[in-house]
Amino acid sequence: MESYFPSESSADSPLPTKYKEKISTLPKHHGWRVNEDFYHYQGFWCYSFFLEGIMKSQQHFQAQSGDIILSSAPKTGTTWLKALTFAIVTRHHFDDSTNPLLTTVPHECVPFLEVDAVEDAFHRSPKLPLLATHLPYTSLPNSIMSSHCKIVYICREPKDAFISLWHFICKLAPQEEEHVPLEAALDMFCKGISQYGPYWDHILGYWKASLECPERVLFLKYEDLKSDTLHYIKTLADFMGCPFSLEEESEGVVQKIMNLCSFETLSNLKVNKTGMHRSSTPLATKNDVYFRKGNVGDWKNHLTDEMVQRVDQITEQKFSGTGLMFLQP
Ligand code: PAP
Repeated sequence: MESYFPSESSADSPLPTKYKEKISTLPKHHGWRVNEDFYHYQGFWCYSFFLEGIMKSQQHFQAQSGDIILSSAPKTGTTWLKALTFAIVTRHHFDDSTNPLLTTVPHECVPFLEVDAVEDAFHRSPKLPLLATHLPYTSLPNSIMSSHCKIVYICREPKDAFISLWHFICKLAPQEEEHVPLEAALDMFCKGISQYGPYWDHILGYWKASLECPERVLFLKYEDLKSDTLHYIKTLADFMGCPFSLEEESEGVVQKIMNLCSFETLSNLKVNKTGMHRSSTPLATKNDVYFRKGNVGDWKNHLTDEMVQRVDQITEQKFSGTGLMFLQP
């Protein structure tokens, strides 16, 4: 049987200098880590490594009409969405003991557009239509827009997304590296300076697209997925064109997918406790950093009243009149 997995990207293959040259002309700002600057490109901020892949994907990526793009700003539920959609789409091919999610971090089950899909050796399995990206809606490669493939977007309450991102950045840094203080990171986040930020604009781009084209763009919130996971697993399956049959529902297939992809199950698997993602590349990351707490409302343990007010004010301002809101836990 052909593999479901993309060939692992080497992530350090030489990219044409034209991208490097273009990036060097972009406005920049210091990032959330020592010696890593953000560059401002098409209205969002991004590290240069990802920008090279983004530019290449915008020029060369060819979407197919059956593709399903999983889109998200960082730390908003990407790992969970990848696991759920992978489990749904491949459910007829694996049984409870052979599911690849038991032995592979979800990030390796679904290729990443701006890192994997730009590799010359990239090979899509025709059996797996999923592809993930953190790109804002308006920066998606033209072929994604023109092929009319489906897009699933997940977002998260801004304060929780920020706290998750801050922890992630701190964990990624080597021990000897000074961590960005929470106050400084929050200040940049509020000014829109975060990976793929401004965070609120990222959400609004997909929100508007989902209102204009609901059959093409499914808009999900991490908090909703948490509070009614079974319902949203069925919504995802319907949207992706592989609804559960009545027989599957009565056999508990939806429940099994929910259990397999839960934070508790995934975070306790050996592969996710001890494994490493992209181990032989500059993007090497321990799998356990993708699983921290998985809760709604953890911001309460980290932010002062003043910080909360500042973020909430921006959220209110940005989303005013759009119909979009996040219920406070
Ligand atoms: P990424 O952008 O690096 O891929 P992403 O998966 O979007 O990260 O976000 C990670 C968050 O999702 C973490 O949240 P926390 O920091 O607030 O804890 C992580 O714990 C949470 N997460 C990962 N897997 C799951 C899951 N199966 N269910 C619920 N939350 C999860």
